[in-house]
Amino acid sequence: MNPNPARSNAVREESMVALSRILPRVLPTLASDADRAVFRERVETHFADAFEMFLHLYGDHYDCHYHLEQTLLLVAEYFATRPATMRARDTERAGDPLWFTSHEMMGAVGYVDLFAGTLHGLHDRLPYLQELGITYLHLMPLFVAPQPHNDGGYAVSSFREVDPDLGTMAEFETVATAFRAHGIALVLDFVFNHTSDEHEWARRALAGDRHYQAYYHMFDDRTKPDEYEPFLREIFPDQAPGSFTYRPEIDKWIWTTFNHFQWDLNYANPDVFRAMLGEMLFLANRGADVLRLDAVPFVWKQLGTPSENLPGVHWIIRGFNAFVRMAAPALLFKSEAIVHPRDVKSYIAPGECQLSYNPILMSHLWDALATRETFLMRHAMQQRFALDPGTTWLNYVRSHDDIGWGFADEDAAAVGIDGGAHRTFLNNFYTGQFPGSFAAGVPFNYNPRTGDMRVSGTTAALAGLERALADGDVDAQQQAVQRILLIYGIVLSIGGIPLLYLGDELAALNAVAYRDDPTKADDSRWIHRPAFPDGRAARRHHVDTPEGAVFTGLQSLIQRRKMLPALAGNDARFHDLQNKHIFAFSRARELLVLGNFSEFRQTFPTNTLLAVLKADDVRLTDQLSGRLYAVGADSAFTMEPYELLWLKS
Ligand code: OTU
Repeated sequence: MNPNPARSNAVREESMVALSRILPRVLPTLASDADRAVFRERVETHFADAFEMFLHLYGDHYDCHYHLEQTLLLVAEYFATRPATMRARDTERAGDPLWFTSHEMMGAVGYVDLFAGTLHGLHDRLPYLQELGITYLHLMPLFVAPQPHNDGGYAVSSFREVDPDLGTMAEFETVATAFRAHGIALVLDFVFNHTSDEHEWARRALAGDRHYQAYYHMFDDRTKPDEYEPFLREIFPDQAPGSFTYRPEIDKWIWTTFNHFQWDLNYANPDVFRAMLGEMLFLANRGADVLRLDAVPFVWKQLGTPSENLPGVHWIIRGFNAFVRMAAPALLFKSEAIVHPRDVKSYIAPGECQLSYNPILMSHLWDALATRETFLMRHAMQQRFALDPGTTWLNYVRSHDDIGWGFADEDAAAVGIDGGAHRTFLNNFYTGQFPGSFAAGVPFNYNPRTGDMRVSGTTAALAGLERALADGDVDAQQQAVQRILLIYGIVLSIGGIPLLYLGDELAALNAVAYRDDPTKADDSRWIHRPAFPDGRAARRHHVDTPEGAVFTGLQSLIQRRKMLPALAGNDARFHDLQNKHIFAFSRARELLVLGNFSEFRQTFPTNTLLAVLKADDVRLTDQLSGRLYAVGADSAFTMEPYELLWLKS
């Protein structure tokens, strides 16, 4: 249930009346005629969207119009103080609004401390990122956070201050400017569902300030929490069971979806919407090109529902968008919704999140590696890959989080697979318990009540390298490398921005030492958050080492991608070539991507290929190896184990 894009005339007229009342109060706060003209034009374009959202969420509020005016005044302030460099960015992006769909885009994501120590160190790693061809860099939360427990930075104590161990906001700006000059867009997390319990708002709330208590969901006793709780999903049942936390200082229960120190913000309060819009615009003005909207599905609550993916969430993001366009139009949103595929897609729209993680593809890639079969992935992609123009996917194989098997049960059922049983198989497989498994992952948050579980582990460990190295099995090591390059090869060609989880390019192994750190031991996600592996990095050009093979393999995939305009956008078509081990799709009718997900040589009838290409016979060149294929009718096409082909006719 998305907000209805077809706005009623009544709302439109009402918004114009409201605007004619508010604008004369807002425009005089701007210093120059030029600024007033630009701002007026942007407000006139986006005000109806903003107004409609306000009406929907805060229309019953006795001073809805006051809040609307205050919000617009705030937006004008950030418009006026937006630095010249970022205004230049706005102009540049306006001239190339689909910049993020280019085939030259290549993303990477990492922690500042683990990847480079500090922001200063990050600056020094620019040549390394350039060696990989990175054009989009997502820095994991780098803000002040409680110590030692802060959920890997996802409990933010100030959205305006960088963790002093990493550097300062001024240093972030320096890095952002330098990276921008080298064609790298900067992405920051916007952890907007909650603040840490050490955020100033939380501190004031704890001191008894009712204004700030209303920033959160607080309850005097268990009555309401007990009404809500039966409908809610436990996100971290191991280390943070339940969704409410009691604080004796104020004798209240507080909504905490995640850990007890992460307090959910109350977006039903227009003060919260405005305050968080301010934090958002602050970061946009400091140099962020994209904000990753963390934990999107949870920001709107309603009794008697799971309080995930409610229509209110869409209104909030649409509202943020409308106001952001007025002050910092270059800023884009990236959705982090790791939920049912239908809900994942519900956030992706030009006026909502222009970018989104693609957890659907991610889980299917691992599924295909485990089963060696690709028909479930193909079916799911046929149903779910296409997006509206003006939006795109962030395709990835690993992130800092656990892997949940987020495929749709109905997709599995359509190809004869029982979703629940299949998840159990995948959990067993990737934690190495299934006979013959190559994977060395570990469980994350096993919930004995629901049987639910997720998986942690680095890409290399899940793809078989960890075990193969321990066994000294050279063939198995080579297969692991091939698996890594195969799934990254799909991610690099399927459509959208490929996202490299830093460390993967060096085939980083599981960081088991987290178990000895009492502040991390209860969260297995730390196993796949290794520090930059200096030794492996030194060997990155030694192709006879697994790390060298992965690094150079990825490097050449990235270089090839950037030479193929057919890989821009995200218009893939998926094909059945009558071999269940081979995943096949074409891009822009020009490029045919084939991946063999089995460790055995595979063949399929050339006639199916010719039918896809609508040709009687054809000569194809593999863009990766340069090899030439003459494909005639009535014969067989052969693919080597784990082979990836990017074929162009
Ligand atoms: C996100 O993940 C972050 O990526 C995590 O690192 C944080 O711990 C968390 O939010 C809290 O800030 O449940 O297991 O549908 O799946 O928001 C990870 C979205 C998570 C959730 C996602 C969350």
